[in-house]
Formats: sequence, structure tokens, C-alpha cells
Amino acid sequence: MSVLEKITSEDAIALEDKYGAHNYHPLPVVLNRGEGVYVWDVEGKKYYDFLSAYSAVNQGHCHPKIVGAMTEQAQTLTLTSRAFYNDMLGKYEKYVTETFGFNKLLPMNTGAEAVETALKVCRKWAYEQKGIAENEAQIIVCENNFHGRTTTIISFSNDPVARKNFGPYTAGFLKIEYDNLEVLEETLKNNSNIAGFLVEPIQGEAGVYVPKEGYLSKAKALCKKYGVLFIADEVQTGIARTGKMLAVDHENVKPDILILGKALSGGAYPVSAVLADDAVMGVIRPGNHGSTFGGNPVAAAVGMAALEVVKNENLAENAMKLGELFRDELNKFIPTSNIVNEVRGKGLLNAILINDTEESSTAWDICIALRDNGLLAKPTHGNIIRFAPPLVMNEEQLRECVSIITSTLKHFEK
Ligand code: IF1
Repeated sequence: MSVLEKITSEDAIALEDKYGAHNYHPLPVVLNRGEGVYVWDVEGKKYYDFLSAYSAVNQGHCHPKIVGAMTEQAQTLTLTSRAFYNDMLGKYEKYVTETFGFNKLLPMNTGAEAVETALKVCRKWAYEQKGIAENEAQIIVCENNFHGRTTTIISFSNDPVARKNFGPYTAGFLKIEYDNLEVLEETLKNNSNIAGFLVEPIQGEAGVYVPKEGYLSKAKALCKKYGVLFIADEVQTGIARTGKMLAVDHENVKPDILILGKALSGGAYPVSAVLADDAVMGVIRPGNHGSTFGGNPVAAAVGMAALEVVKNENLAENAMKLGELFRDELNKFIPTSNIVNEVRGKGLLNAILINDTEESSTAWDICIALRDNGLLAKPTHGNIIRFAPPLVMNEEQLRECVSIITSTLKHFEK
């Protein structure tokens, strides 16, 4: 079959089913084009994208500036490996560290790799700077976390589907309740071997769980008090998604280690990064860590363009404004409805809670109906639907989307 040959949705799904590993359960829709807040399926039907590839496409699909930077660089030099220097990486590192206020950046490709990198940096710092005895370092993580799919990361997941039968697991992690400062302080106080605290500023996979105001700033203060590194996983919440460049900016927190991914490339290319100051990143020396593709010139060009778009188009401000509008409108609808219990989120990272059990198919059925009505979203945890459109949306489009969502929900009233 030629790659240029047209294919129906049915055929595309059948091919994946037959030849692909079954590691996902996608919504049945086959997309072949995207532009801004819209995607189109192979039959030509247009949809609002309310997932944005899990917040990777914050700048909108196929943003011309990002695609332009990518294609121009791809025609010039794509990959040298880090065995040699390239003329783009340093410029990119300067741009990103200045944007976020850190001394140093370590470039990787996927979010999970960046999380792994942060864990390695944290452990090495603990042995060489904090003076923890070899192999004794512990990193605190939160219950219901999502940080990626590697064997170490799933070792501290408590999702049985992500974890079961992938052992033996990596040791050295202590799991505590999210959004609970007492437990955090208790854990820090009772263990002298704690190297760091790894946390999502908003828990995405847990169903867009926003912690109490002050949680992040107080957690950071506790980390400082006990001399452990505060590691923020902003892979999903970063790059303007929650209405600020970083979600920790809502509480004026500067993490000791910052993890970025997804929208760092606007979804055009896998680009992730770990940022820290010299006192921490200085522990990494030649040979300690790396990746063939990390810091390649295309990633560097794409990363700079993607951040420029966020700044030039004021996407953080737009996410803040439209997020408030979205929650206000849904909060007007909820008292009239018995199918939705709650809307929650920050900026344009939001979710609604469907009034049914986690085992029910209601949220899935609603997403199928939303698809039929021209809007794509995906359930999480069975009864929660995440809503995260590209941040380039305008108010008129958002109002149209609210109307699609509420009119669809009305058909599911009990
Ligand atoms: C999948 C969720 C989102 C992340 C945080 C690291 C990573 C992720 C905070 C790893 C990735 C994804 C990946 C995705 C589903 C997804 C997700 F539903 F699981 F929670 F976004 F909401 N840290 N999140 O959210 O980044 O290695 O994937 O680049 O299909 O596994 P990655």
C-alpha cells in the first residue's frame, strides 16, 4: 500500500489493530490534518481538539513559525550527536535558561527521559553535595502520580495497570499523600536520607487534581528547611497551560530542578529538558548521562520557536482568561444538570466529573457523542473528562465549544 493512498477511518483502525501493539485504547477517530485549534479526520470532518496531545500542542497544530523553524533546520543539519558541538544547542540553552531563570539546561527528548534525568541528578547531588551514604538516597513522590512509563518511573506509580508484572522495581522512593503538608514534613523529619521531593504542580492523570493554595510554596519551604531538592514535573502543566508560563509561578516558587517536555516543542518534535542551577547541575560530568538525539539542532530550533510563540502570542494570559470563562460557564450549567458534578482546573487544564461510577461507560459514551458533535476529548479514570484545548483558541471559539459540551451533556441527563 502506498503511503499516499487515501485510507478510510475503518481501514486505518484495522491496520493498527492488526499490526500495532495494543498499548492504547484510542477514541475511534482517525486524524490526518491539524491547524490551530482544529483537527480533521480522514473523511474530512473538522473537530475542535480538546486534548492537545495531552498538552503538547499548546501553540496550536502546525504553528507556521514552529514548522518553519523545524523545516529550515531540517534542511540544514539534523543530528550530530553530542560527540561534536552544533551551532544551535548553545543558543537554545541560553534562551531557555534565561526564560526560566536557571543557570543550566540538560536536553533530552521525552518527558519520561527528563524525569529520569532529574532523578539521576538528584541522587548524585545527594551523594556528592548533601553527603548521603552511597545507595541510601530516598526520593519522596506522591500517591496517584504520573511521571512517565520507564521501569524506574512505574516503580513508584500506584496505577496497577501501568505497574503490574513489570517488576522487579527500582528502590529508593517513598510515596506520600499529595496535597498534604503534614505528611511531607513528618516524612522529611523522620528520614535523614531524603534527597528530593518530586511533584506535579497539578496532578494530570489523577484527574486534574489542583492542590490547595499555598501547597507548592509551603512544600518548597519545607524542602529548603530540610535540605532536599524540590523537583517540579511541569511536563504537562508547564509552557502556559495553566495560565502562567509555569504552574509553580502561581505561587512564585522556583524549583531546584525543573522538568519540561511536551509543549516545549509545541508538539512538533520530541523535546524535553531539565533545568537547575550550577550547585545542582554541576554534579553531572562527561559520561554521566546523555542521549543520541538530546540537544539536536532541530530540537533546539523548534524549542526556541515554540517558546517565542508562547511569549509573542501571550498564550499564558489567554489561557488564564479563557480558563476562567470555561469554568464560569460550566459552573452556570452544573446546577441545572444531574450528569456533571464538578468542573475543576487552572488556566486551560480542566476536567469535569461525570455523575457515574468509575466502572461505568458514561464518560466514554459522552466523548463519543462529543466527537460526533465536532469536539475531541478523552476520559480519564472512567468518570472524569479532561478538557485542554490549544492555547491559541479565541473567546468566540471557546464559547462555541462550551455550547457543544453543554448541549451534548444534556442528552445524558438521568
Ligand atoms: C501516555 C496522563 C497526560 C506527564 C508528566 C511526565 C510525563 C507525562 C506530568 C511523561 C506524560 C502523558 C503521557 C500519556 C498520557 C499522559 C497523560 F494521562 F497519563 F496523565 F498528559 F495527562 N510527566 N503524560 O503527564 O512524558 O514520556 O510521555 O513524553 O500516553 O502515556 P512522555
